[in-house]
Amino acid sequence: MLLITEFVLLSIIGSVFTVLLSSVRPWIHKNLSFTSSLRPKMFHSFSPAGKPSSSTNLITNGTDSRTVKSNKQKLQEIFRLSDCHEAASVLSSLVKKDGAGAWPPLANHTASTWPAALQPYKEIYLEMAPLLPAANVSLDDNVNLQRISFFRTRFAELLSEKVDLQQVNRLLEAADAGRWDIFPRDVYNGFYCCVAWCRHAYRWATIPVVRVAQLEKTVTLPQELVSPWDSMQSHFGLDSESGNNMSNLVLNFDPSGEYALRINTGLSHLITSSEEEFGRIFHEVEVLAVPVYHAIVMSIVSFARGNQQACLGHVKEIMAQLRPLLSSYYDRVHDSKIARSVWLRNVQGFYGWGVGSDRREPITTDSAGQKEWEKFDGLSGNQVLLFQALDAFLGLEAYLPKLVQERNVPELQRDFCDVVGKYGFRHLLSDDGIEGEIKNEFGEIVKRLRVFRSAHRTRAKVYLSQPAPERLPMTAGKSLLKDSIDDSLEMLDQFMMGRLQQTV
Ligand SMILES: *C1O[C@H](CO)[C@@H](O)[C@H](O)[C@H]1NC(C)=O
Ligand SMILES: *[C@@H]1O[C@H](CO)[C@@H](O)[C@H](O)[C@H]1NC(C)=O
Ligand SMILES: *[C@@H]1O[C@H](CO)[C@@H](O)[C@H](O)[C@H]1NC(C)=O
Ligand SMILES: *[C@@H]1O[C@H](CO)[C@@H](O)[C@H](O)[C@H]1NC(C)=O
Repeated sequence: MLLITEFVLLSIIGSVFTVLLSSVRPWIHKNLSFTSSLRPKMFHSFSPAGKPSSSTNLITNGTDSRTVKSNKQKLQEIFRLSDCHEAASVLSSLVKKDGAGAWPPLANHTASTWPAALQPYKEIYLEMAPLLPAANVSLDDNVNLQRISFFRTRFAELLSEKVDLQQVNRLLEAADAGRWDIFPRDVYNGFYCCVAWCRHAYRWATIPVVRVAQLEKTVTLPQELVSPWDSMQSHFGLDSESGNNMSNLVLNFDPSGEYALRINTGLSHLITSSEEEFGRIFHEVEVLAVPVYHAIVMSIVSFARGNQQACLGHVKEIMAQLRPLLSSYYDRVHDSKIARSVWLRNVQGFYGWGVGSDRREPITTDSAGQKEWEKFDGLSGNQVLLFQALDAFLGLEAYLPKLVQERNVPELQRDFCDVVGKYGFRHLLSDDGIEGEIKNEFGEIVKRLRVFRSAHRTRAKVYLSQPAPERLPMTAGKSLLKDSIDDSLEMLDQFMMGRLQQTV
């Protein structure tokens, strides 16, 4: 039961911080990418020199009204093209369905407007959230076991007292039957996020994560957190016990950009603001990615129509939009916003999962009758839609194995990446004329991604190397990872270098 705190830095931004408290599956399957000691300065030079341009607003405020308006117009254009090209139709479907009509997806956290049967979940969140974080974490297993037991017992009591599971299931069935009038999609998204929060809170039961919780092989969650989760996972085409980037991060902001469900209620500002800034990366990257998705689809449509001049313009837009995106990452992933001293212990651990499900078949039973279950990875930056879509567009191989994608990346997002890969035209371009220019532009995008992927590593490493004596070291176990943090990081490094080399 190797507990591996793996860090999967993904490709670009998103990958930034993810940890998999996983095991069984070698981390090799995941992709990491950070590396090289490029200084932040380099990246500032990406932004238009000096003055606070509109792209600066994009960076600092994802809900900036101009951004919202311009993104909305871009999505409208995609909707209008949905009868003309499959790529536009698949993106429209993603936005209209999972996005509740917008992107990033709308999540309604105003529980007082939810259907009555769902409201107890938010009430229980409000009651349990202050009990989750420990201001001073104990190193004593027995103390921690007691904390965990107290937290879970109280949680289960509240759920059983307040939730009418039949009513909840009836609403979920209505949604499955397309009755979005009684269970609106933005409420569905907010509820999905709330149940995901509850499940992660129940699983760890105390934050920072402690070793006795890491050592658990299975955790039996209360029924009120099981059947709604199964139903919603199936709705999104997912199959994991763990939450994913969408459920836990992207959907954890309301339409005005307000951060909704918190891990570290009541702790210092340093901790709560670091948590929020980290969560914001994921939401904001999707705000800034809208023009990229739009330009990807438009370039595909233009190419299909033989309008290469227009196609070139759209590929250039992608390149231009990568600037604010990368700057946004560099602005946030910084000790002054996300404190290195608190991130690993107070933020990252919550997003892991690292435990099996006793509702499934054990993968092994040894001679002594000891069972082992497959453990589910927690969140990974590799799940970020933008990076997957870009890789598909560039004709790079998908870096998440299919199984991992099916567990963590919603089906409509996978469909979008597939359609982008299907109509990607980079390999069809000749070296001459406008096609040659388009080809060069692809080369520039790749370069920028490489720089970004490489620039990651140093920062991520610093964040990951912070002490966390209450938990098992990021080493673990058996086969693949090494016994010391330094050796493990070295291995991750090599792995990430591999990803970097594939970015061509
Ligand atoms: C998953 O988490 C990463 C950070 O670890 C984040 O960048 C990414 O956006 C998340 N995935 C999705 C699909 O949002
Ligand atoms: C971002 O902009 C919106 C709309 O202009 C505003 O309501 C909100 O307060 C701003 N948020 C921040 C963090 O500046
Ligand atoms: C949440 O959903 C309710 C019910 O559909 C709606 O009345 C309300 O305006 C929504 N709130 C937000 C902030 O979107
Ligand atoms: C946590 O430990 C610090 C330093 O030892 C102490 O000042 C503080 O009162 C403790 N807080 C709690 C809630 O026990």
